[in-house]
Amino acid sequence: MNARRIRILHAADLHLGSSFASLGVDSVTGNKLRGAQRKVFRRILETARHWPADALCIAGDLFDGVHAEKDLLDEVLGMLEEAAPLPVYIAPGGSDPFVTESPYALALWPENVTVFPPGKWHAALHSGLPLTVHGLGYDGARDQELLSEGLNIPRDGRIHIAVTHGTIPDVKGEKKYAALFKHAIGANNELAYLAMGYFHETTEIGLESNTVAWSPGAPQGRNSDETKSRHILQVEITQEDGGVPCVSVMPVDVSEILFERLDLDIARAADAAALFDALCAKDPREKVVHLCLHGARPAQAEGIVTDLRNMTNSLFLYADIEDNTIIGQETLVPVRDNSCLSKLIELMGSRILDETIRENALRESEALELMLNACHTITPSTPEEGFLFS
Ligand SMILES: [Mn+2]
Repeated sequence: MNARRIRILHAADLHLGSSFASLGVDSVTGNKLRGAQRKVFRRILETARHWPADALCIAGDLFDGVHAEKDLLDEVLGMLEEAAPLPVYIAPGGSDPFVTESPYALALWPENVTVFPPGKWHAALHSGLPLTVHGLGYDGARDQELLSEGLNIPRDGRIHIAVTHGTIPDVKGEKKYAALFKHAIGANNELAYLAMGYFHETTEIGLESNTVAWSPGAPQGRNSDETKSRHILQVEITQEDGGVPCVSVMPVDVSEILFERLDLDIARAADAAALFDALCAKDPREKVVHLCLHGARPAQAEGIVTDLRNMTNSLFLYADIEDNTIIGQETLVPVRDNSCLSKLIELMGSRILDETIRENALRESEALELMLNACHTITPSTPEEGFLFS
């Protein structure tokens, strides 16, 4: 008869205020991407209101750095305040550690927000429900080990969850980055749910106990490693009359702009338009596309790459092309005549093939291509002349 249901919305790794400079985007596009991150944060709070959630947990990396710009911080604080009375539990992460100069220490957070400091686990009691949220902030130390020490869950009839940011050494190998030890967490059979951050892909973390643990992933992609749908988690905990809590986890796609990776053999460049159309038809959201070109580099490759660049620039918010095409013998047809031009092409061709630095080889093949185009303009060649590209 005393069945309980508690709904937790779990988000992490928003990285608000990211630079995006490493993508190579201009400031207008950078602002648009930062704006998308803030829209996603707003969407998370709207999801919490409409679902509705009993609490929101943010498991680290809310901001991309120790310092948040004033307008961003004001907007975030304002949105959190508007979300009241929704309780929001924040555990600072590796990118936004709780240090003396961070907004976690300096800003005045709304009353409905609990920010967990580092050092030891703190327990926060939900004001309206039999829910205890344990949290531990990250302090920026590279090896913050033994995080799970001191997480003692009493058998008090309440539902207990925990929120923190970090990896599990078993999962990420040798890297001890705010490491949580599986065995220590595993001892806490009374912990119904562990809300983690750190893994930017939606990841279920297997523990040796009844505790269900997930990292929701980054809810807005930031580079071509964070492609397709991005998630937050709707976590529903039900408990029948003193029984074991039953946890269900439902990922919800909230990203505003999709990052995509496409592979294309340059020999099939003619199919590119269809490939791009299919991508747009599948999901109407704006996209940042990383196009990987591979295969043997044909004649007029520079022209093909330029066409692809123009096409992607008109279709997508931003696109970059990774040119992994192979410069091989097949790029050049054998020189059959004895003219000066043929000799020059032969010479340049072998130089290109011998060049060990790819950038140089690409530049030289571009120069050769330009030269051949110029020759075309002066005296249109026929196949019989034999020196041109296939
Ligand atoms: Mn992160």
